[in-house]
Amino acid sequence: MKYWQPKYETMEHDELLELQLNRLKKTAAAVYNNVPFYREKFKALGITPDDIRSLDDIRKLPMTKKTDLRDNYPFGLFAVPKKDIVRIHASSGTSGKPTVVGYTANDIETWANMMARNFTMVGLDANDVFQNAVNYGLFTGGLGFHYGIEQLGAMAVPSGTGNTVRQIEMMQDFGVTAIHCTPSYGLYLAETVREMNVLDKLSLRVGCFGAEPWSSSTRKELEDAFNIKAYDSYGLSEMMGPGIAFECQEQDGLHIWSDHYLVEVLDEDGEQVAEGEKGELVLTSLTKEAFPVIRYRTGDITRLLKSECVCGRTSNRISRILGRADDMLIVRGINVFPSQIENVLVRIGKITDQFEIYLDRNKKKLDEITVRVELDEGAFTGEIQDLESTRRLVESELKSVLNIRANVELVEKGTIPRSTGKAKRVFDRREAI
Ligand code: ADP
Ligand code: K
Ligand code: ZN
Repeated sequence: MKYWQPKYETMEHDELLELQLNRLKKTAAAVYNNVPFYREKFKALGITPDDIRSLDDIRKLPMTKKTDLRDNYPFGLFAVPKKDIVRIHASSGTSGKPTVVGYTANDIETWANMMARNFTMVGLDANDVFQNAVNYGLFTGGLGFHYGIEQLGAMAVPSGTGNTVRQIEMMQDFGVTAIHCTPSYGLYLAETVREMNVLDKLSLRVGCFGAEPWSSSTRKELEDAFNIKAYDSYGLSEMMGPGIAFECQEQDGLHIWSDHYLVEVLDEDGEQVAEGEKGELVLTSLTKEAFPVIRYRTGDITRLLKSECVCGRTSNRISRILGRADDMLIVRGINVFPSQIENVLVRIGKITDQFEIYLDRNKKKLDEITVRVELDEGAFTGEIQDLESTRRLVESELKSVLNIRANVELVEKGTIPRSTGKAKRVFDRREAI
């Protein structure tokens, strides 16, 4: 089977635009009627949903940012009563609280079909055995992929993360044909496969890699190491989760599903860039019920590709993600905002508010994050034990907010250079993958 939902995947251009306009009108009405945050914003701009008469009218609508989710934490932006929400997920917020997103039963169904679309697009079907080697739980990557695999009718192996040797044993024992993980974990898996010398015992054909940026040379490395085709999987929790854009077998940009999302690529002033130019991806959901989002600034830099794709799908494509518009860092696929770290540190006594973040890649090619913090004057009693307990306290506080382990290095007060301008606090020493 070539398409999962041929009607939408290959819809004629004009028909697709009409569908988008109808869905945009519905979404604008839903947020206006059900979400006070949006109603106030519309009112401040002097508009109502009736002002949307063409797709270009999207420009009249207000933008939404990650901080708006924080200000309405946890459920303030949901557009349906709580009883209609069947699941929530969360991702990193910009401060101490995570970003919470919600789904109705229909949303889960839409998402599963969107994933099944992606899987069909890369040549998978019910005969496949799909190992999902990402974090389950509050992050969207686990259950998002999982429901899609089941929707496709393939066999899901919900292996989660960690225990690499065991992961590779499962691949052999269960005849795994497709895998999903971050590209950096993929590289480490590949290295372990080489060390175990078991490549000829694997049946892998397809790898889906996402949650962090990666390059075409990493694609080649992964494809050679596993003897697979490697595909880029893009998404973000605010828009559902993974799978909102995905490469087809042409491996020439990611199809972004135009029946579910209205795509804009904007410059720093919020103006549309010329076709094919770099800009920030701004998305409006067109079918989400629980948590519709208008003009969400993803912070991801990409290009919009409007040329026709040989695969016959009519959606636009985006280039791989080329960078970030803000200071968000991605560590092992998990988003980290320097402001989250700052937020943790200011709450802890015995240390100053000065800090530096160092990012490195360890021997396993996995990201390591080290936060250097200054001890406050008089905080050191002379007991090494005290130092160690302060260090551990900072480590555990960071872990609980960031969801990943950060190494903490304590230094004497005054060690971290004060600057009058914008302090350079982040030192990313990782080689790009
Ligand atoms: P996920 O678990 O899918 O990473 P999050 O909402 O936690 O979802 O993070 C979304 C962010 O992750 C995106 O805005 C983007 O910065 C980054 N991201 C996700 N997929 C990719 C990808 N394929 N390439 C580059 N960055 C990605
Ligand atoms: K991510
Ligand atoms: Zn295509």
